[in-house]
Amino acid sequence: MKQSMLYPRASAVRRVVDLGGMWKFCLDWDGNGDALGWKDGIPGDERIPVPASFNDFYTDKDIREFAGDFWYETEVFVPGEWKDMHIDLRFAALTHRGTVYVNGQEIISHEGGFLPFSARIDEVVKWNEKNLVVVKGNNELSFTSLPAGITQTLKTGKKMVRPFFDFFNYAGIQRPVKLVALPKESIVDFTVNHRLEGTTAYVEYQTVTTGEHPVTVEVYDEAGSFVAKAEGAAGTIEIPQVHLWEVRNAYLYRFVLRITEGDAVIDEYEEEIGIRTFEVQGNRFLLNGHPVYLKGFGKHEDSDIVGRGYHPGVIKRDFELMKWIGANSFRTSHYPYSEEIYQMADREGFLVIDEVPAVGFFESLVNFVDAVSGKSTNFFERDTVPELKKNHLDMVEDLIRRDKNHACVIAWSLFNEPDTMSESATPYFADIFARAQELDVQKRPRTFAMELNSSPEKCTCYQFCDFLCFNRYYGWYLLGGYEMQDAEEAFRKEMDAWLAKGVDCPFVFTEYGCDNLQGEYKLPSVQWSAEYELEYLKIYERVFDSYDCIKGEQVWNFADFQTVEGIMRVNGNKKGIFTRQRQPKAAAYYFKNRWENLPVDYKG
Ligand code: GCB
Repeated sequence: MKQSMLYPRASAVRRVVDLGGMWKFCLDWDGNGDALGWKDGIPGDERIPVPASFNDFYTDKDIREFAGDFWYETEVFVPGEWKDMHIDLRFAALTHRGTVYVNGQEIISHEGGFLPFSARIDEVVKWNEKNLVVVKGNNELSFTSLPAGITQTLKTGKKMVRPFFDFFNYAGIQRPVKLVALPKESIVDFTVNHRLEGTTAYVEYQTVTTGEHPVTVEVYDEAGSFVAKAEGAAGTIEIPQVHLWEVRNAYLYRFVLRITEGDAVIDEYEEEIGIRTFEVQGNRFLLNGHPVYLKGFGKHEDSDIVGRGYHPGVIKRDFELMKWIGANSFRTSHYPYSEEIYQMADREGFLVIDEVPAVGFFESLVNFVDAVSGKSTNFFERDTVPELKKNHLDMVEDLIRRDKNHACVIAWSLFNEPDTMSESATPYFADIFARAQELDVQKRPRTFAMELNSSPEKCTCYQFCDFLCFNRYYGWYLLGGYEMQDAEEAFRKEMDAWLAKGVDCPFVFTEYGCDNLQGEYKLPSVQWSAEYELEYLKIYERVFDSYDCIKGEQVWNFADFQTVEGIMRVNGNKKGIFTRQRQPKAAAYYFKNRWENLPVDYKG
């Protein structure tokens, strides 16, 4: 049976202990931690916080840029009262891969840095005592990792990663680790799908448990009042006079699942769920049958000091800023985010395009430049593709199993800017798209974010999409500076060419934008100034407003973010509408004015 992806929550039966805090830490400079037996205890007494990226704590550049194995250690006390339960160490993420050892025994290895996994430790645990937990992580990039890149060795013997993507390769135990005690017979999976008839909702549900005892599901409203009940591992719950989950006007029911034997509760688990439908119809998005227009951002999990680490304060601030500016959506570019972000999006009524970490599938160290060059890298012809695809399919599966019940998740983005110019991409795409369709009972629309090389003339994969997502930089990476006056015409020409192909689905701009250094003003404008950015945004506004099929605008990026150093980046990517410290730049006021005045059913 597959590992449970349910969020760790305590209940009448389940126990959860957060293991966040200072853990021992060391870098394996020579790659011989295994040989030296570090699984039994790591050397030194260096400590860093968990969860966080390790990269930005230190003043030593070799540490920030470190590529290879890194090790963590802590002690975990496991209460004797839990002897009859299953004990899991649940890692919400370990970037990009790693192995967990408990009391010197290897428990589990996991590939992929943005989705959860659990190490079941019953067999090795010392009850009512401290247990030694050692984690070996690794942050190297390759042609089979998601995200993709390469790892090279410099003449000095030091290793470094060269990402095929434009964000810093932060690593470590970046999300919470929890000690979870579960009953031996437990609920491992729960799935809902919603159907609306008038004012009544029918919630079709399925549960997977590890035993044979009966399952019940109870539903409570936000006031805590009982609404409905169902019995059986699968069934339909009828909710009359349903209070629907709406964009920026959320409503969450509490679903309480129990496995029982007579009056005894064997397992209990609960989830807050918004009831809504979402579909593509022609070139429109329909939420609960009504048209909706997406306004918002491509984002990153990225902040000062903790890097890509889970930071509830930053999450809270980001949602406050998104509400202030009048946004209603975002894409989890370019990887699945922390589970708590989706929980907040559910609560605040944001629409989320949920992305797998399939980024860098275009062999380029300056992908943002090559993305507009017409260059093809025949990425899907390499002999590494079967292993890459296996990892990709695993991550699609884990993503959908983790996020499928979130009302906020309206679509799956299955790649960011892959190389689609060669026919060799199509069988790969066919399998990834088919798998997402098969796994999601809600059949959410599927897409991928296309770079300019994926043009109407050359793209071999757009036909797999239920709606098209464009990352476009007319006026920045091409036709920038004084030439920007030609950008609008080129942009419209491309839109017309897509329509001429007979494509009838919503178009969403999942990226557009230009770098702006905070505080840089210049008349007449120059690239990087606030004035230039405004002229650029006005072009996009005119184009967006004149094509009926364009049903969403998600500017790149919500905030300035860290990238590798280089001559094209000024200590990071500065396309943020907010600074990395989450203060508004000039363009924020432009968006606030536009988005607050666009009706939710714009062009509906
Ligand atoms: C893109 C990428 C994104 C980059 C962005 C840029 O097309 O998808 O990861 O950060 O362009 O700013 O160049």
